[in-house]
Amino acid sequence: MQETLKQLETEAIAKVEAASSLKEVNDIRVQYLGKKGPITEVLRGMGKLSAEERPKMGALANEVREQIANAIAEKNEQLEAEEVKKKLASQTIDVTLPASPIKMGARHPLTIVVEDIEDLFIGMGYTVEEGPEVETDYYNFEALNLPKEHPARDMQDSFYITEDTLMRTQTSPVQARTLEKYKGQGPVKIICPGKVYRRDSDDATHSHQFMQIEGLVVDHNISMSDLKGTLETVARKMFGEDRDIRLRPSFFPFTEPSVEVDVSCFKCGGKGCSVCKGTGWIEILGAGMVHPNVLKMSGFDPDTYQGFAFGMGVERIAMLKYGIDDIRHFYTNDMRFTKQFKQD
Ligand code: 2NL
Repeated sequence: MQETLKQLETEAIAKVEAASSLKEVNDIRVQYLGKKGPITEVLRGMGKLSAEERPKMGALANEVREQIANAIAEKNEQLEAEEVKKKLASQTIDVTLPASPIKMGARHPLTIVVEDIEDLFIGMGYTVEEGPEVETDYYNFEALNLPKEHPARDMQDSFYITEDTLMRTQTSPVQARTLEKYKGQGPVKIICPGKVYRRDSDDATHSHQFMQIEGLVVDHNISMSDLKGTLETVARKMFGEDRDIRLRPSFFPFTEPSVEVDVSCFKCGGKGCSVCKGTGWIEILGAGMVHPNVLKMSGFDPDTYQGFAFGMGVERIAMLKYGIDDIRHFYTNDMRFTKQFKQD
């Protein structure tokens, strides 16, 4: 019996050592140490032994079991370590590989134009003002010298919400609100970019919703030459350092005198081409000296304060600058269009 046990020990340990997988080791464990295994059998047969031999054999059987169990534990540890090593080797990360590129969006062309103009004016000491898109009749019309019977107030031309509120048709109401806040004390130097709304049928050059930037300066001793110098700076920033501007008489209810402003053609330099329709000039904005009634209504004394104001359509500027032929491109979000304005 003693010999059988010793033999079992040698045999089992040799098998454990030769095993090459955790499963194999487990099979050996079941085979030798399991309930139906030879060692259990030896222990079961101990009843037949003499009282003298019983404890000796018991101790030996336990020792053999322990030796095999130790060998199994050791082998398991070794195999597990090998497995971890293999896993680590197969899952190494090559930190020198190039990173996958991050997809960047692009600024919308209208945002580019607005931000460029904002930067220019902030550099000249202006502040950027914003206000509500749903306006009262008072700020959208009345405070801008458009009295009740004025044709621009026609229901046909504006989106009315109630009899007294509407979607703003210009950003001028923001300027009227800001003037009020200054309580008759200049200087005021602001620009107001934002969305405006008109009841138009959409086509290549009209949109019922578009963007405007208006500017306003109110101070002592402000004249037309301040207006012209400022607009020349804008025109050169947007269309190139070699540009000139010219003023043509016009009419707006909120300015007197009023002018339409042209920039010399950036394509042909003024000789005449298809972009300027042979005239050498391109109309870019409307402007004028703030009407005394507007100053008065917002709390400024027109005898001591003067102001100039201007307004431009952002889509028109962007269409000219980037050669865009249909205003609807700005609002249909075709990525083939928007992607073209990516900057690095
Ligand atoms: C255009 C013309 C213009 C103004 C806007 C203005 C605002 C105040 C007082 C006086 Cl609070 N004027 N704004 C003045 C002249 C022209 O816009 O063609 N816009 C697209």
